[in-house]
Amino acid sequence: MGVQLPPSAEPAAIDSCFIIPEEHRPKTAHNEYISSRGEEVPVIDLEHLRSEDDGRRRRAIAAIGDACEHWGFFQVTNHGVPPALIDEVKAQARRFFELPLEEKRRVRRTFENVYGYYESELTKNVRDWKELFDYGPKPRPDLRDDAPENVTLDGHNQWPEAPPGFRATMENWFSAMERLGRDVLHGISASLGLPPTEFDPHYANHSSFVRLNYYRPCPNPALTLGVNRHYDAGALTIVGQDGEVGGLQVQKGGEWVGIEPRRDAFVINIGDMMQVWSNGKYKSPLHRVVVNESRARFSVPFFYNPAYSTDVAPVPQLLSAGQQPAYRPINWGDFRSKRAKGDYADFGEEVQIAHYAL
Ligand SMILES: O=C(O)CCC(=O)C(=O)O
Repeated sequence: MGVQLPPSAEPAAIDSCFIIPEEHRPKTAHNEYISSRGEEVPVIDLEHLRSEDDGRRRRAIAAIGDACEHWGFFQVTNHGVPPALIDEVKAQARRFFELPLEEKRRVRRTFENVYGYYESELTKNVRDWKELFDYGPKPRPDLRDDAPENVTLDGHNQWPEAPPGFRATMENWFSAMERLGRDVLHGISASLGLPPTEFDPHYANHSSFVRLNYYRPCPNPALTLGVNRHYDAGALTIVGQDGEVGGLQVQKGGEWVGIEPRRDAFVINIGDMMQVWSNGKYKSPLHRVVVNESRARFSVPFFYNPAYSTDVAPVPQLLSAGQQPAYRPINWGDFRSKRAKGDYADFGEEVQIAHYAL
């Protein structure tokens, strides 16, 4: 196991709504990145995926397959997202989260509209030590954000007036993430032995969204989590990292392993829908975020999800002769709505793909 968090002389009190049950409290520090077996989350150079050289490309695809099978997580370098855009997103996010609470709450999300600012998200029915801002696609850019054509199953975008330029930066980011998401999805599809474009038809009206996460320093990080342990409901997540402050951890072989923050990389993880498509070959990994006493941390996940109308089922070509699908079809929009409800209030056990296992 990793390093034990040092006991404080006088543990600081935090509000009881943030305190998680003893057995799930973090024992691995936010800056611990190597497992007890000496393993680290793999780093893959995406340039090789675009290479004309067959051998290089095949090795990159095999590395993606290996990472998906054994970790569910990997990092990608040479991803093609301009460093200036990455810096701009971080700067804008910081400016936004530093605004007074009442200003941020003008764009607070609600039960009906999941897009906007939120400071009291629940994961596993305990409040996360973080603030967030979510936004999603706008099918008709020529119309108002709240025009019926732009109100999706999740709601519609709400943009703050400050900081200036926030919205334009975030819209550019969305487009950059769509491009990267498609490249990575093509690599994952190829790693399953499928045509790279196998999943493209499900992405024509995709329901992806961006989340800005802001984790303030916590006076007692041993009692709480930035995000409690969870599986991502969708197909694929691309996490823009802080670059300096760690905290994201994945469970592997019963052990929590930290993911080293790199300025030049994005973290990728697969979600529940990819587990179903691959008929369980790739498992959606359990992960969480640990906070720390001294440094704020920022992250920006892009949840690259199919169209709400998609029925996700094991891909028939992946079933060998006589093999039965491990899951019954799941309507993505329905699954997403059920999972999102649990972010607001305790409705008991959240919906899981295990409930769809055959
Ligand atoms: O902060 C991170 O690195 C990841 C956050 C995460 O897992 C989430 O927002 O679902």
